[in-house]
Formats: sequence, C-alpha cells, structure tokens
Amino acid sequence: MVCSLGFFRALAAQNLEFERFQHTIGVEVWATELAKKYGINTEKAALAALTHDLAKMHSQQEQVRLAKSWNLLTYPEDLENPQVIHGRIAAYLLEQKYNITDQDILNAVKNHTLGRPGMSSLEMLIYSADLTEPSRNFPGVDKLREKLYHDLKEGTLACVEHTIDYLVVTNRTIHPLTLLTYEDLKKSVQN
Ligand code: DGI
Ligand code: FE
Ligand code: FE
Repeated sequence: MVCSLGFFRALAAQNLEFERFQHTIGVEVWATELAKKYGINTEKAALAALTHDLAKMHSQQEQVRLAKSWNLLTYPEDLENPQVIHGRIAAYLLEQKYNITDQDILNAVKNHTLGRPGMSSLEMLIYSADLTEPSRNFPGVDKLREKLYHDLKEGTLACVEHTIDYLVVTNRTIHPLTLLTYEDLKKSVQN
C-alpha cells in the first residue's frame, strides 16, 4: 500500500492539469488528517483522495463515451449533468486497470461527487474533504471545516447542504442521489 501511494501520486501528477493536481494533494493532506482524528485507515484515505478525480485526465466528451461503454450511467440526470460521472469512471479504472479490490476505497471514489444513502466513514471523509480541502476558499468553508473536525457525519451533512444551496443559487438540477444522500444523513444525525 505504501508503494502504491507513491504510484498514484505520480499518476495524478502526470495526468492531471496542475490545478487539479494541487487540489488532489489538498484532498490527500486534509483527508489524512481527518482520518487520523476519526480512526479511519489513513492509507485507504490517501489512496482514495489521490485517485478520486483521476478520470479528469479525460475530456468530458470522452468521459461520457467511457461511461456509456462501461455501463456506468444509472440516472437520466447523469447525462444532463455529465460532470457528476467522473467518480464512477475513476472507480472503474481503479478496479479494472489498477487492481484495487478494496470495496470501501472504490465506493469512496465512486460516490465522492453525489454521495449515496448509507455512506461509510471513508466515503463521508472523501466526499467532505473534497469540498473543504485547503485550496477551497468559498465563503463558509472554514465553518464547514470546523464542523467536520468536530463530527464527521454532521460535517458531511453540512457539506451536502452547502452543495444543495449552491446548486439552487446557480439554478442547476439537483441530482436525485444528492437528495437521497441529504435525506439519509439528516435522518441518521437526528437518531
Ligand atoms: O471534481 P471536483 O470539482 O473536485 O468536485 P466534485 O466531484 O464534488 O463536483 C464536480 C461537479 O459536480 C461540481 O461542479 C458540482 C457538481 N455537482 C455535485 N452535485 C451535483 C452537481 N451538479 C448537479 N447538477 N447536481 C448535483 O446534485
Ligand atoms: Fe470530483
Ligand atoms: Fe475533487
């Protein structure tokens, strides 16, 4: 595993645009810190972080072509907003091309954009570290970081709420999985 972290860091460096690579390293650093705090396997967190946006090495058009040929499209909304499918493509590549078999890592990569009901700690960690890594600087990001550091599930819920608010303000369709994720976390936090 230690070896493969170096491999996937180099793969990201070689295949992603510089800003996307910097974001990827930001997610790695922040996800590793949160993983330590919450007793989550830090190598799994780092591996998922380093690979979560790997599919962005391909153009949007190519991502759609790959998702169709690999049967990765599940909702009509996937094609209305094709920027939401890159996690599934990355997870598919990790499993088929890079022989990653750990289902929790694959799920964390797959679901990092939309979440899903019943997310594991690692999935919540990658979803929320992606939104709040050190180079993100939108208003309110510090509050989200504090919440995440205080409670992983409540922090993740706050991240989903922020994403929904942002989509509403920018007049975009909320993907059904985003709504299911929100409802599931809300219920789970209340119990
Ligand atoms: O890949 P990143 O830019 O690091 O971040 P991401 O994977 O969380 O999000 C990719 C894009 O997906 C971002 O522009 C926001 C968008 N997105 C996330 N959830 C939804 C969404 N877009 C729509 N239309 N609906 C969603 O529910
Ligand atoms: Fe992403
Ligand atoms: Fe990302």
